[in-house]
Amino acid sequence: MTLFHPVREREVAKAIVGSFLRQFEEYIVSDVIIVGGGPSGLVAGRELGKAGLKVLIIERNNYLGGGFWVGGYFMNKVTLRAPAQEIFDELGVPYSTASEGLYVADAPHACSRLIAATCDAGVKFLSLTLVEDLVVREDNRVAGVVVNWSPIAYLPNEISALDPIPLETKVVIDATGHDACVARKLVQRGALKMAGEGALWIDKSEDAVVERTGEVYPGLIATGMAGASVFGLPRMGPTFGGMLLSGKRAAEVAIEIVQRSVVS
Ligand code: 48H
Repeated sequence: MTLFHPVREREVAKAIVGSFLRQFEEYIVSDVIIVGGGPSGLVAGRELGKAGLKVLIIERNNYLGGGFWVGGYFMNKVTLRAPAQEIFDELGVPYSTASEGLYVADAPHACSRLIAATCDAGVKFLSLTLVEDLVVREDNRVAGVVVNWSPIAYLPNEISALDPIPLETKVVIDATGHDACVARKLVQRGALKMAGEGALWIDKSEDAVVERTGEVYPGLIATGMAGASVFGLPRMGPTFGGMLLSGKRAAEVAIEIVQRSVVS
């Protein structure tokens, strides 16, 4: 008599492979693809999932959370300015008041609650997957992303001749942080201009990033630090309210685009 139910190794392998392949095939076409599983991408995903959309978050790392996982410096703390603590209240993240309108929380606690809430909203994830290009149609509209397995990017050319595959969607959200990797693809082709993020100025930065979150090219929304990089907005250092509220705004814009695409 053993504690655990007996299982053959092949059953474990089949459970993982079968489940992955069924989901992967289902998400070859989705409503919204979010590139980057940091704070802005996760919040956008959660909002879109709650609205009933089919959402895939693609993350090149083998963990989610981006800069939200560790927070400022190496200290595992994140700060937020009012009114963004409302999102912590919604997620049930414990936090304390550092000074009037400024709140501090444990980064792993905040991040894991956000990840769990995003999963609860029905969002699916592709980890260790690098978005390396976009699908753009003749009407100059972003219609998908091109992905490859992340480790391929780190292999020498002579053994990495592995073609990527395309995934189709109605809207792509660039939530790739400072590098704005997705928008940069359009910049490289001369289809978009990118100003590059500005110097640190907390008071100016967070309002600006939320305000400017939107469609930067037909079918492509930039959120979080990716938005700051596209528009040349000041950075805000280790304070994350702007990222969370920018993610919310990105979801609102994505819903408008999806609804427009249904009508047309
Ligand atoms: C798949 C990719 C790709 C790719 C990148 O950096 P993030 O945390 O991004 P945001 O914008 O949600 O949050 C920014 C915040 O963490 C931060 O850095 C702040 C507030 N800085 C202010 C300052 O002054 O410094 O997450 C981006 C995610 C990461 O997990 C990347 O691994 C992922 O995107 N990613 N995933 N394909 N091509 N590029």
